[in-house]
Amino acid sequence: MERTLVILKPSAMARNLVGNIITRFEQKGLIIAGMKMMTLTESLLTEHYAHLVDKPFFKSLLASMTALPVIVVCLKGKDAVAVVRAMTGATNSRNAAPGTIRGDFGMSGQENIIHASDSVENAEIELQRFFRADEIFEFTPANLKFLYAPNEA
Ligand code: IDP
Ligand code: MG
Repeated sequence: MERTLVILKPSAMARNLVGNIITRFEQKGLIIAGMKMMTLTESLLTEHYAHLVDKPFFKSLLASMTALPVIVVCLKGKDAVAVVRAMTGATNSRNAAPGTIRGDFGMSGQENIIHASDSVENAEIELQRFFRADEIFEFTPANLKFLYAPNEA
Protein backbone atom coordinates (compact mmCIF):
# COMPACT_ATOMS: atom_id res chain seq x y z
CA MET A 1 0.00 0.00 0.00
CA GLU A 2 1.12 3.55 -0.69
CA ARG A 3 1.85 6.18 1.92
CA THR A 4 1.39 9.92 1.55
CA LEU A 5 1.97 13.07 3.58
CA VAL A 6 -0.75 15.53 4.51
CA ILE A 7 -0.07 18.75 6.41
CA LEU A 8 -2.97 20.50 8.11
CA LYS A 9 -1.76 24.02 7.47
CA PRO A 10 -2.11 27.00 9.84
CA SER A 11 -5.26 27.94 7.89
CA ALA A 12 -6.84 24.63 8.94
CA MET A 13 -5.68 25.01 12.55
CA ALA A 14 -6.91 28.61 12.89
CA ARG A 15 -10.29 27.77 11.43
CA ASN A 16 -10.91 24.72 13.64
CA LEU A 17 -11.05 22.33 10.69
CA VAL A 18 -8.77 19.62 12.10
CA GLY A 19 -11.49 17.16 13.12
CA ASN A 20 -13.47 17.72 9.95
CA ILE A 21 -10.49 17.07 7.67
CA ILE A 22 -9.28 14.00 9.58
CA THR A 23 -12.86 12.67 9.55
CA ARG A 24 -12.97 12.90 5.76
CA PHE A 25 -9.82 10.80 5.43
CA GLU A 26 -11.06 8.28 8.00
CA GLN A 27 -14.43 7.98 6.31
CA LYS A 28 -12.77 7.46 2.94
CA GLY A 29 -10.95 4.43 4.36
CA LEU A 30 -7.44 5.83 4.50
CA ILE A 31 -5.37 4.47 7.37
CA ILE A 32 -3.74 6.96 9.75
CA ALA A 33 -0.22 5.56 10.09
CA GLY A 34 1.30 8.61 11.80
CA MET A 35 0.16 11.96 13.16
CA LYS A 36 1.80 14.72 15.18
CA MET A 37 1.76 18.44 15.86
CA MET A 38 4.82 20.52 15.13
CA THR A 39 6.04 24.03 14.38
CA LEU A 40 7.61 24.29 10.95
CA THR A 41 10.92 26.10 10.57
CA GLU A 42 11.95 28.29 7.66
CA SER A 43 14.78 25.90 6.79
CA LEU A 44 12.45 22.87 6.67
CA LEU A 45 9.97 24.84 4.57
CA THR A 46 12.66 26.06 2.19
CA GLU A 47 13.50 22.40 1.55
CA HIS A 48 9.83 21.39 1.29
CA TYR A 49 8.93 24.27 -1.03
CA ALA A 50 12.26 24.33 -2.97
CA HIS A 51 10.31 24.52 -6.24
CA LEU A 52 8.86 27.87 -5.12
CA VAL A 53 11.83 29.75 -3.61
CA ASP A 54 12.05 32.12 -6.59
CA LYS A 55 8.34 32.96 -6.63
CA PRO A 56 7.27 36.44 -5.51
CA PHE A 57 4.93 34.92 -2.90
CA PHE A 58 7.59 32.74 -1.24
CA LYS A 59 8.17 35.03 1.78
CA SER A 60 4.44 35.30 2.30
CA LEU A 61 4.16 31.49 2.07
CA LEU A 62 6.87 31.07 4.73
CA ALA A 63 5.09 33.50 7.05
CA SER A 64 1.80 31.71 6.47
CA MET A 65 3.21 28.24 7.15
CA THR A 66 4.96 29.35 10.38
CA ALA A 67 2.04 31.39 11.74
CA LEU A 68 0.78 28.51 13.89
CA PRO A 69 1.80 24.93 14.65
CA VAL A 70 0.59 22.41 12.07
CA ILE A 71 -0.46 18.75 12.15
CA VAL A 72 1.40 16.35 9.88
CA VAL A 73 -0.29 13.09 8.95
CA CYS A 74 0.90 9.93 7.22
CA LEU A 75 -2.02 8.31 5.40
CA LYS A 76 -1.88 4.82 3.98
CA GLY A 77 -3.96 3.06 1.35
CA LYS A 78 -4.04 1.67 -2.15
CA ASP A 79 -3.15 4.54 -4.54
CA ALA A 80 -3.16 6.82 -1.48
CA VAL A 81 -1.17 9.61 -3.18
CA ALA A 82 -3.64 10.08 -6.05
CA VAL A 83 -6.70 9.51 -3.84
CA VAL A 84 -5.59 12.16 -1.32
CA ARG A 85 -4.63 14.66 -4.05
CA ALA A 86 -8.08 14.22 -5.58
CA MET A 87 -9.69 14.82 -2.17
CA THR A 88 -7.49 17.92 -1.72
CA GLY A 89 -8.50 19.76 -4.89
CA ALA A 90 -6.81 22.43 -7.00
CA THR A 91 -4.10 24.64 -5.49
CA ASN A 92 -6.22 27.79 -5.62
CA SER A 93 -9.17 27.04 -3.34
CA ARG A 94 -11.41 29.27 -5.43
CA ASN A 95 -10.83 26.94 -8.40
CA ALA A 96 -11.04 23.74 -6.35
CA ALA A 97 -14.11 21.63 -7.06
CA PRO A 98 -16.90 21.49 -4.47
CA GLY A 99 -16.54 18.26 -2.53
CA THR A 100 -12.78 18.64 -2.24
CA ILE A 101 -11.21 19.90 0.99
CA ARG A 102 -9.91 23.11 -0.59
CA GLY A 103 -13.13 23.50 -2.57
CA ASP A 104 -15.31 23.18 0.51
CA PHE A 105 -13.24 25.03 3.12
CA GLY A 106 -11.19 27.73 1.42
CA MET A 107 -11.26 30.92 -0.62
CA SER A 108 -7.50 31.41 -1.10
CA GLY A 109 -4.58 30.28 -3.22
CA GLN A 110 -2.11 30.55 -0.35
CA GLU A 111 -4.34 29.79 2.64
CA ASN A 112 -5.47 26.53 1.09
CA ILE A 113 -6.01 24.41 4.22
CA ILE A 114 -3.82 21.35 3.56
CA HIS A 115 -0.71 20.13 1.79
CA ALA A 116 -0.78 16.73 0.06
CA SER A 117 2.15 14.97 -1.64
CA ASP A 118 1.94 15.08 -5.44
CA SER A 119 3.72 11.83 -6.40
CA VAL A 120 4.69 8.51 -4.85
CA GLU A 121 8.36 9.49 -5.05
CA ASN A 122 7.79 12.88 -3.36
CA ALA A 123 5.55 11.31 -0.73
CA GLU A 124 8.38 9.10 0.52
CA ILE A 125 10.84 12.04 0.52
CA GLU A 126 8.34 14.27 2.33
CA LEU A 127 7.45 11.62 4.95
CA GLN A 128 11.12 11.31 5.80
CA ARG A 129 11.36 15.10 5.98
CA PHE A 130 8.59 15.43 8.56
CA PHE A 131 8.61 12.11 10.48
CA ARG A 132 11.19 9.99 12.23
CA ALA A 133 10.96 6.31 11.26
CA ASP A 134 9.54 5.35 14.68
CA GLU A 135 6.73 7.91 14.35
CA ILE A 136 5.09 5.95 11.53
CA PHE A 137 3.32 2.76 12.57
CA GLU A 138 2.87 -0.58 10.83
CA PHE A 139 -0.35 -2.33 11.82
CA THR A 140 -3.28 -4.10 10.22
CA PRO A 141 -6.61 -2.36 10.83
CA ALA A 142 -9.33 -4.74 12.03
CA ASN A 143 -11.69 -3.68 9.23
CA LEU A 144 -9.22 -4.19 6.37
CA LYS A 145 -11.23 -6.98 4.72
CA PHE A 146 -14.21 -4.64 4.49
CA LEU A 147 -12.09 -1.83 2.99
CA TYR A 148 -10.55 -3.90 0.18
CA ALA A 149 -11.08 -7.11 -1.75
CA PRO A 150 -8.35 -9.72 -1.11
CA ASN A 151 -6.66 -8.93 -4.46
CA GLU A 152 -6.58 -5.15 -3.77
CA ALA A 153 -5.05 -4.76 -0.32
P1 IDP B 1 0.03 22.32 -4.16
O1 IDP B 1 0.00 22.64 -2.68
O2 IDP B 1 -1.37 22.25 -4.75
O3 IDP B 1 0.86 21.10 -4.49
P2 IDP B 1 2.25 23.99 -5.12
O4 IDP B 1 2.35 24.60 -6.49
O5 IDP B 1 3.18 22.87 -4.76
O6 IDP B 1 0.71 23.57 -4.92
O7 IDP B 1 2.42 25.19 -4.08
C1 IDP B 1 2.65 24.94 -2.72
C2 IDP B 1 1.86 25.95 -1.90
O8 IDP B 1 2.31 27.28 -2.20
C3 IDP B 1 0.36 25.99 -2.22
O9 IDP B 1 -0.36 24.97 -1.58
C4 IDP B 1 -0.02 27.38 -1.74
O10 IDP B 1 -0.16 27.42 -0.33
C5 IDP B 1 1.21 28.18 -2.14
N1 IDP B 1 1.04 28.79 -3.47
C6 IDP B 1 1.17 28.19 -4.69
N2 IDP B 1 0.94 29.06 -5.69
C7 IDP B 1 0.66 30.25 -5.09
C8 IDP B 1 0.34 31.57 -5.58
O11 IDP B 1 0.27 31.82 -6.79
N3 IDP B 1 0.14 32.54 -4.65
C9 IDP B 1 0.23 32.30 -3.31
N4 IDP B 1 0.52 31.11 -2.80
C10 IDP B 1 0.73 30.09 -3.67
MG1 MG C 1 2.91 20.86 -4.30
